[in-house]
Amino acid sequence: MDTKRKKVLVVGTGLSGISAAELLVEKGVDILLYDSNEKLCASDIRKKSERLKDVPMLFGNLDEADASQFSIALLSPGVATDQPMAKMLQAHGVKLWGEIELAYRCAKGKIAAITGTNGKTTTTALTGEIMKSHFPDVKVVGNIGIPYTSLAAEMTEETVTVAEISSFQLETAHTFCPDVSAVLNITPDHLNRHHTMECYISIKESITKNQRPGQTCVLNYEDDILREFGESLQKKSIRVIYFSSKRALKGGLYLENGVIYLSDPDGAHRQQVAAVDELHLLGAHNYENVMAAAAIAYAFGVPLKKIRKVLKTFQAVKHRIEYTAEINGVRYYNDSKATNPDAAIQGIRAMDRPTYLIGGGYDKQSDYKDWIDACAGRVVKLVLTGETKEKIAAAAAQRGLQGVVLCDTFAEAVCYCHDHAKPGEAVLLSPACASWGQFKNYEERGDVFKEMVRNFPQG
Ligand code: UMA
Repeated sequence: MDTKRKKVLVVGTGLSGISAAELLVEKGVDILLYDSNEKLCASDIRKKSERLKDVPMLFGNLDEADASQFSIALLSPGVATDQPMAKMLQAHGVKLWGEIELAYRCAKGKIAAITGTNGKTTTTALTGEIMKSHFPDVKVVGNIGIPYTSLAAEMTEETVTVAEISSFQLETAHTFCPDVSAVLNITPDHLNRHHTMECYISIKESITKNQRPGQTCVLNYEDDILREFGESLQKKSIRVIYFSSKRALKGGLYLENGVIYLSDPDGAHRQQVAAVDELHLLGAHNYENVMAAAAIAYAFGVPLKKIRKVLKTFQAVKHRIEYTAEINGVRYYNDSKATNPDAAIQGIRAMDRPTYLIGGGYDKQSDYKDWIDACAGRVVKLVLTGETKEKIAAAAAQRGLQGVVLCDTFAEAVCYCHDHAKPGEAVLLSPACASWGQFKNYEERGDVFKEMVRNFPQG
């Protein structure tokens, strides 16, 4: 990467921005670290990173007069490319890059990149574990919470990188070319950022935009958008491996009578990958994640025997339908990672007992209709908190869902469930909304839930 003699503006001082700034400093690049939050101060950032002690920083407003000194603005994922500041920079000829673009230009080795609306984190973590059973140096990075830039400098030609890539990150990835890509599913999410479903779909599909003939893309056959997209990739000689939870496929992975198979291209022979009752992951959506991870590893040449071995031991990732505790016969599950209605539907479907569901949070302008409908017959009470609580309650009333409870705080909602759920029932935190406004992130929300639950008295 040749960013020497170019001044780079790093926007955002969260995980992504700090890590990008550190990598650029290490490369000897002249940077300005900027954050639009005027309440931040340089000494706090320097406490987070010793390596940034000499880096100039700016908080609050970015003056248009300063824009022309930058050749690149490195935007954190949370910074939209169509907001006025980003547009102003572009108008001054400043290129907009993100974490993925910078890391990819500095990285070495082979890459598997996973996107999709739901299941990314589980699939990325599982793929990483399978790869680790076969390759000597595997790095798991990206939206999973480990910035790609934080490990890019350590990568060698032997490295296999497994990257979880969000739609936010894809907006600023230009030359990124994974050896194997995967798009797990596409359902409405982040529409306040991407505006239309068409834009969201095209951003997700752009993970393949630089892939070359012979490289691979793993797609969900049961997603109409992706099935069709796969056909367009095949016309460009990109190898497509489909997976399906509903039908037998030729040359793909599929679920049949509780067993996951991998079939030959002509469909004449199939090999058993795993039986679902051998897995520790719950729910049909997780079987899709398993098939996607197995397909990616298979495309990388990992022997089926090794794939099978990891599948049998892998546990659910934190905050994704994570079993928390059983208190007085009530089982508690933390699904804080369900930050959109579609992910939260998977949470409800995974429950095998009457459920108290805690929902609501930051308003991403989602449509809650399908999520509310999924509650019917399974959810005893829908306990709502956060900015969206009235909006969801109104939608529930419209769909005829009974048993909606509004709480002023998150803690009140958790206590309500504890006070009312009876032995044999479940309490599920699966909010269908982001945590912003109430918590720093979904991890903090899940941790608070787990701590409260574990402190409830037994007996
Ligand atoms: N900021 C600005 N200007 C803006 C917006 C934000 O200066 O216009 C500043 C904020 O004041 C703050 C910083 O940017 O100081 C926050 O940056 P960020 O929101 O990009 O958050 P990071 O801590 O850098 O974490 C990001 C991802 N966050 C988002 O996409 C919102 C993390 O994904 C990711 O793990 C991390 O980079 C490393 O790659 C989290 C996420 O919620 C898990 N992702 C979304 C999701 O999964 O649904 C996409």
